[in-house]
Amino acid sequence: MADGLNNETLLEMYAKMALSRTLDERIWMLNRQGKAAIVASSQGHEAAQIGSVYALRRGVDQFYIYYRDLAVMLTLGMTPQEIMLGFTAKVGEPLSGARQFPTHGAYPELGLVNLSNVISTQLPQAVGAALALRMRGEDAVVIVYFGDGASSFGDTHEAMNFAAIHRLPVIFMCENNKYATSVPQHRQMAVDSVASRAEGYGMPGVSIDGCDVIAVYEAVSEASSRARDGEGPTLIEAQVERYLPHTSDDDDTRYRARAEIEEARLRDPLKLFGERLTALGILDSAAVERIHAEARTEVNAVTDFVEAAGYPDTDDFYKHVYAG
Ligand SMILES: Cc1ncc(C[n+]2csc(CCOP(=O)(O)OP(=O)(O)O)c2C)c(N)n1
Ligand SMILES: [Mg+2]
Repeated sequence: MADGLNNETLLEMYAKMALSRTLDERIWMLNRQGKAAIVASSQGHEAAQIGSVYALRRGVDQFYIYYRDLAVMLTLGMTPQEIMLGFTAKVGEPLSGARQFPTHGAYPELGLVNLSNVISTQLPQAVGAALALRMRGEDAVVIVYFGDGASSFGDTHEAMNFAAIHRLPVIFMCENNKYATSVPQHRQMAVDSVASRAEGYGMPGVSIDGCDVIAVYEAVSEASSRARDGEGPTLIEAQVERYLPHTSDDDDTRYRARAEIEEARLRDPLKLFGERLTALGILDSAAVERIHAEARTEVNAVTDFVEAAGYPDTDDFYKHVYAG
């Protein structure tokens, strides 16, 4: 097993994955009940998100996420309650006071940087932050998450080119779920892999199984070492799965065969990690049951709390918007 991951940490990662899945499923349900306005589910992306955070230094490194990164937020230390308050736009939401899209906003203590829903805008920002770290002589690394669709946008090209020229300490983490909303990968790019583009910028590009949390941990650890040793950026393409429609507002039955999703479910990162830990004797069926029961209990309690919570006071609507 990968360096730096003892049995206790592996179990913690599995529990985090189970909690993330349970929370995400519940938020989707709340949407179906009319209680959460819009959801972009992270189901199928958890290994890429959790494995990458474990490979970095929480409280030191900087995280430029996008809208589908619930498990990154959770692993960085946001609580399920804080996250669910965002999806239901209730008072106490820490990112934007519940005034933004869910998951949008900053959490500086956790190294989480404010994000825009406009795809790929976070890449040049992350590269700028990496340049600032370099200029200040700081040792932190920046990781920026984005989708396969975002990889075809102009901002992505400029960010990668600049980062490679200046050998900046940044990790480009593409969560390739093979769809940009309804557009399949072969209609987004004429190459087989996002990682192959790295060569054109002069940096290493690796395509990995993004459903394998250990493979992700190893790839991000290596990219982080390169970044800290002054060797510059790395492009990682994590091949993940998207189990649900693009968002809760999308109907994927119009463009995706059910059989394709069933096949994708065979690569469920939670299932694969559970099987691997069981084979290694780190997990058994009793522990699996206990971990999932704990996740359900926590998410049930959070649901009760959030459903009883009020909406923010309209009087401070403009707080943090206008000075004075
Ligand atoms: C500049 C811009 N154009 C279009 C959109 C609308 N839009 C939102 S998500 C999305 C698809 C993004 O797909 P991908 O980058 O693969 O991420 P995924 O949702 O699959 O994780 C699009 C086109 C947007 N938000 N910003
Ligand atoms: Mg995609």
